[in-house]
Amino acid sequence: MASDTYSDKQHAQFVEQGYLRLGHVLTDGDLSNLRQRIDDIMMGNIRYQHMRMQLFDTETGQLRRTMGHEVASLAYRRIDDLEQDPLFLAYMQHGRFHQIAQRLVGEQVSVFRSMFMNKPANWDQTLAWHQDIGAGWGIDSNPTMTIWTALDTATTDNGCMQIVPGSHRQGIVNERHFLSEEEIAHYAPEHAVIDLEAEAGEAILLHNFLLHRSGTNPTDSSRRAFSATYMDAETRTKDTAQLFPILFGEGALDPASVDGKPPDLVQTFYG
Ligand SMILES: O=C(O)CCC(=O)C(=O)O
Repeated sequence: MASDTYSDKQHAQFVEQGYLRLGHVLTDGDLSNLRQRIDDIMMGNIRYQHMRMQLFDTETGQLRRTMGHEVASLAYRRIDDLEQDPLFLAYMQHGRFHQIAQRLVGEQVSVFRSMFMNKPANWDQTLAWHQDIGAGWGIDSNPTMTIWTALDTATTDNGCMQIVPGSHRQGIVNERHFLSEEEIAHYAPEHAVIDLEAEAGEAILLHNFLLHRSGTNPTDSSRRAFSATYMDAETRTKDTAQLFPILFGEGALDPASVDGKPPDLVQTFYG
């Protein structure tokens, strides 16, 4: 079970290791609702005009981005801008996460990206070693906390995340996001890597500097996850000086009244 508070002991563990298992923050009912919701978004039963989606096109074998829903398929690789969905927003604003964000970020907290990541059945691509930062993100400071949640059980067999515990303490290894072969050999040698298996519904706090990757999914079921990156609400885009949607503090989005996402916030892809 998840504990109700973010204790000093947990904080010390997070500072040391760069990740912290938060347990089952979602109830079984809420997990099932989120899973149903993301399938409804993929199938087009629930639609948002300003939602960036990345589809694996089975005809061309290529990934392609769409703005809003175009094709009914459970093979979407990635869907962003989920804070405009009341169910995902309510989850991101869970009291546990609020408490952690207050400690790690502050009182005014915005969301850099709220992202569904999918490894559809028989997915043969890996996600290379990276940190969740980068010059390519185009924002004026690097976020430090992400909550990653397994929507399906993630195991070694279906491409769970792999991490190098403590690697966040190296600071920014590569401003370009993905690591070079030399950097992988140096910072992520095999003996230092662990598989971050997780049960469906389990949430894990990740430091954005923590090195991570994930493998292929050769199984016949999808391996879905949801991750949200929380940051200081003063963080702006470098090109247009835009702020990001607020999750905690003054002006925070409310699941009862959230109504789409303004088009200017989805024109450029920052994440
Ligand atoms: O779920 C995964 O496989 C990896 C997710 C990831 O790299 C991320 O959330 O930054």
